[in-house]
Amino acid sequence: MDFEAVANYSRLHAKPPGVSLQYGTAGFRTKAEDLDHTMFCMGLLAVLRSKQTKSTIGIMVTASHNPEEDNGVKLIDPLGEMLAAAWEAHATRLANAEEEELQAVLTDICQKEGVDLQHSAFVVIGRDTRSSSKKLSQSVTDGVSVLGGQYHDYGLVTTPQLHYIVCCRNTHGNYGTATVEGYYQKLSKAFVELTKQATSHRDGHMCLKIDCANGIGALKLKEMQYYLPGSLVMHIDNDGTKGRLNHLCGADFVKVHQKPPVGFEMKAGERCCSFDGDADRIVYYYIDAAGRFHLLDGDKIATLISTFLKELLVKAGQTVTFAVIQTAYANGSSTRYLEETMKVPVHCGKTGVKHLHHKAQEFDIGVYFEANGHGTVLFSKAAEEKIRYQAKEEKDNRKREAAKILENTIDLINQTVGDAISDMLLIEAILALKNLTVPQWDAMYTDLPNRQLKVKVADRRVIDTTDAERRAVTPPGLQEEIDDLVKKYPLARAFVRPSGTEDVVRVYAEADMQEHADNLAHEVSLVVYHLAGGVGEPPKTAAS
Ligand code: 16G
Ligand code: MG
Repeated sequence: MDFEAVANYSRLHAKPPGVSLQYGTAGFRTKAEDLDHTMFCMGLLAVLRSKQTKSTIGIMVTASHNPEEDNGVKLIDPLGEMLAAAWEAHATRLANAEEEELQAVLTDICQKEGVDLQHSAFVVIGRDTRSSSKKLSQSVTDGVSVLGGQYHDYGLVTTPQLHYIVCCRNTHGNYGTATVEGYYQKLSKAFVELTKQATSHRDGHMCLKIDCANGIGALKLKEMQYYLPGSLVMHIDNDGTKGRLNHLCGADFVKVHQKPPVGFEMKAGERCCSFDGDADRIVYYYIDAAGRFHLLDGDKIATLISTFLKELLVKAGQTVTFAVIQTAYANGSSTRYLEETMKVPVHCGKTGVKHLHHKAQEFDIGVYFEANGHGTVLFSKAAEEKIRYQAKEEKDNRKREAAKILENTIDLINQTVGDAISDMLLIEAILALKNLTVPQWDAMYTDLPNRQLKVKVADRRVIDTTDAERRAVTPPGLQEEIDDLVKKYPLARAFVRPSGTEDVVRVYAEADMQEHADNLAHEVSLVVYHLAGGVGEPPKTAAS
């Protein structure tokens, strides 16, 4: 390692005084103006990780659904997964090291992780559409170069596209071609094959209005349009030509506020969806004839996909282990429906893709979705091989057809991470194949009314949770108070957890009626405010 060069370059990307950051659930995230040094450090770290794993590592510059002035960065591990937990700690240490400590920290990471410095390193880089992203990605490449790593800058891509590319590169093309075009080709081919048997799209069912949060999703969908059949009519809105990124639009806004993007024109019954700023989340919605808004979130999506897969597995006569992984945010109705009606095992994991991804890997087929619309399906190698074999060799026509649909489903799903484009195409294909309208899909079960709030506290780490974040262990007395409040309302549930991406405590409540959910959320917020060191004004009611 040429420490002198590292020191010289590091001075060009000086650490802002007093800024201390943590590699959280979604990497580093803060105001873009404070991130130059962190980006440089992540370039360094990616080189070490690449040398250690002898694989290509990805770096994505994005702050997802955060406002335009924020930015962020996360590393992508060899198979397209989130960075390994031990390396998250290295990332935090490296980014917070003072200039004179840099050498010692780098050396220590190499020793602890057995990094072979002689090995070559390759890093792929992508970025979202934020105005700060280009410059920040150049700071990343400075970090990569100074440690002698090679890189390829893929420029503007969605987060899931970069995950896909990393996986393709490290599986020598087995997963697909490691380019954005390769991604379009793989997904569109699977989509065309899947929807061949569908009859419903002829009568206009495949017409979809898409809110792209004024982000990268719009650019990429426009590129992809040329690869998709004309039967899928996409109206791409919030495409970045007028509005601001994630401002009053996008999947997070729609999910949290339970209303359409501001200024979004919708006809009754029209099928609509929203992506988030880096296109790794999606939610669907529509308004009914009475003008009422209906949201189909990650739970509804997981249910639709699980039903579809389960029916096909039964038809094909495949016996594989199958489970759905949710988080504490999953609506109680969805869990009940999956377990009681669909007879599907459901597991609850901690918030954050890495937790859900790992749990899903324990099954032949693991469907994981967060209520916020981030999710995908994982197929074990064995299950995938069985399905592909059956799609080719099965003598029974009915079974073979089912296996073929499963095979195309595997190819349409981005198994590396939740992907708004891939999920959207899968949902469109399922609706077409099952000849379902969105209101029919929505009617599978009725969501319990719910409310999410956030509370500002002096230090959110005073809240520690257990049982997949469903119960608070500290501060003392908090859980008991929540339990007492929950008892006041029918079908109620509530929990609190420190956010991994914002300096707040999140509160979730659901109950039989919206008013009850709102009251419960507010009451729990007040308890948090009083017991966990709330700052500023006490929380107001949801309605105010
Ligand atoms: C990040 C996570 C997302 C999670 C969210 C929770 C990834 C790629 N993204 O966006 O899965 O739902 O954080 O945010 O892991 P919170 O901790 O602020 O509630
Ligand atoms: Mg995102």
